[in-house]
Amino acid sequence: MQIGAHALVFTGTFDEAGLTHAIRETSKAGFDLIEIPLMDPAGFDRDLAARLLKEHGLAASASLGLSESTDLTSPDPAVAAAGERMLGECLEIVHAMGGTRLCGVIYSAMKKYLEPATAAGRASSAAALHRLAGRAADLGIHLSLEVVNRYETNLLNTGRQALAFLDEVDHPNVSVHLDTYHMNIEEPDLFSPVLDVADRLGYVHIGESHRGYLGSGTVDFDAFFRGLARIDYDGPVVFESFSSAVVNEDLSRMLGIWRNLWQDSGDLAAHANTFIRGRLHGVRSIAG
Ligand code: FUD
Repeated sequence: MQIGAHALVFTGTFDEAGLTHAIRETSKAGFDLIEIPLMDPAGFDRDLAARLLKEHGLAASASLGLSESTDLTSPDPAVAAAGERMLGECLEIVHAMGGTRLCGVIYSAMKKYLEPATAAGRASSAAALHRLAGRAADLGIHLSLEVVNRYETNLLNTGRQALAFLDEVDHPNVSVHLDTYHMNIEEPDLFSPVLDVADRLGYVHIGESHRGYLGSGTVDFDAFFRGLARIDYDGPVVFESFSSAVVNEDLSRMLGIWRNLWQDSGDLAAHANTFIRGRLHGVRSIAG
């Protein structure tokens, strides 16, 4: 099992200085993996990332949220096609970095929709993801669809909705990505959705209710980690936290990161690494 951190804990810019800092600090905090947001794939230096990851002995995954101009559920075929092209480019980048996972809100735009998802939008997204899953499999990359709260998509707000959508995508190379921050808003509890998704769970984000220090909010982490142990989950577990101390133009705006929840990324990350490993160890010893 790989324990990781989202790069936004350390940097909002992905030029040489930002990438170097994020990769060095993620490794220093004790993580195995860094999740790199590919909000701007065109401006991302994949060779540099690959070199830095190797230097620091860190694995990488990538995530993103699509935008209005790349929304796979859009009624405009040109927009949906742009989304598919962009995700194809992201697959190439993940491959070049030596990564094996692409996740996030890769099925719709990451935004507050003012209307429900349409049957046509859903079908267009499922069909595009089916094609992308095949290309991803050829590159040794697995796709996971992140379930997020109602203010960030109108398509997948619960684990059960994600399972129904996976049936429509109909490809074994796609799984569900659960995030405790979003589950805390939308799900009945933090345990039963993990059991519902079970072996179709492929990626996990660990975030607190206010997206700050783990254990200082209202997320029921005991229930969540018990769920992971019960289903023998062995995929990536990635810490995600956002504060106005680290700003990325696209992501911070989309996610409404207006408050300063922490200043010291290094302290936050080391705390999260200990917290996650401690909880995983705790539930394993109880189960065993
Ligand atoms: C969004 C979220 C993130 C997002 C990722 C993109 O609310 O939880 O996981 O998809 O940060 O890189």
